[in-house]
Amino acid sequence: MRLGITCYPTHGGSGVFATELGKQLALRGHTVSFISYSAPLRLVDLPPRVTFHEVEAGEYPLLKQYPYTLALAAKMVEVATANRLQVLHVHYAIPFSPAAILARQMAPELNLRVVTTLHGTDTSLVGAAPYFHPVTRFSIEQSDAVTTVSEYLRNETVETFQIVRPIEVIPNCVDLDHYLRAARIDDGTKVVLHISNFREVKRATDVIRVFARARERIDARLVLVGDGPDLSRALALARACGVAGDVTTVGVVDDVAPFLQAADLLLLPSASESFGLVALEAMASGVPVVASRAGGLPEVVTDGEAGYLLPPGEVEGMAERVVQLLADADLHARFAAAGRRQAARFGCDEVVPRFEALYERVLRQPPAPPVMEPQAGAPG
Ligand code: GMT
Repeated sequence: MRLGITCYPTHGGSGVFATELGKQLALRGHTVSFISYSAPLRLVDLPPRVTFHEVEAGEYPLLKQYPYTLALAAKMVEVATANRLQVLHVHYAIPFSPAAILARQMAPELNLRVVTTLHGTDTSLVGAAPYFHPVTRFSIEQSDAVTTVSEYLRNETVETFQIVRPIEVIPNCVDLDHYLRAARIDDGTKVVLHISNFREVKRATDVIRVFARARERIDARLVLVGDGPDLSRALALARACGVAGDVTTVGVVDDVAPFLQAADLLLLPSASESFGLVALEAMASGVPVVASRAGGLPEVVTDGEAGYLLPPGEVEGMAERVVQLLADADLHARFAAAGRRQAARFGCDEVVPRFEALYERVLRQPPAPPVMEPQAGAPG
């Protein structure tokens, strides 16, 4: 098949997964054209059958905001024509899905199909805002197929947007080999890792509170990977709690695997996660997870087996679990092994064929009807 993929090319989980999916599809013989304003970060080299097409973000004095959505739609048509694309698969509803629907309408002769994968923040935070709600709903209704990354997100989407059309749940996947790790050298100091974009939903200050409580009982360091609006607040709290000396910040990184290789535990106390790709990456690396029992996380991390899930905000309980896992080597080893085993459910070989089947199905469906030609005599 000949596929176009559009995603946010930055560090978010949606872009990470979309890039992995594209690479895996190319390995399976499909041609994949990434269309975005810059090359996705994890698309370091272009593997065979993968191309990248940059959407020019221009400027014009008259326009306060450059109409990126329109530039993207135009680029989608250009690439679809040149590369004879059959499917445009967009990751994130706003603004990619409306752009793809517009591209499909602009070039009816291409018979393009639009597949929209919802990742969570696009519908729960951005798309659900009153001014975006109608266009998000329109995009979900008008796509040829829609997927969500978890059951939780499907239910939330149906409820928020009153959706009646089918939505298929296809989870994110990981390249299991990439996260395989050599035995970690344990020098006695345990490493607790948190990886996020430090937005409010991640509850970064809870990361510090949990770590500070656990630090009273065990020798540990906290490594913070990523950056965002709440990082400085979290660091200020670390100073106030007297643990700043045990906290290392490494900023934004392109590949989290080396940090997971050096970690003993991942802490993810988010208010919600539609999926929690980083928890899956941790499990694939054999790193137990202490996280919130929220959103789609229970679909990824089996509580009491690969990690512990507690209600968001339950700092004491999370700290207790952190200490338990770091102080008991046997328990830690059992959770690490269970994590690896359970991550295999989300291996690319399990998930990618489900997308292939979905593309084949939408290609068998009749194409969306073209936009109506104005009727003769209608007011012009
Ligand atoms: O919030 C983020 O971490 C970024 C965001 C994104 O769109 O990249 O993440 C969302 O999509 C990821 C990939 O499907 C999921 O793993 C994250 O759970 C989800 N974030 C939230 O639901 C808060």
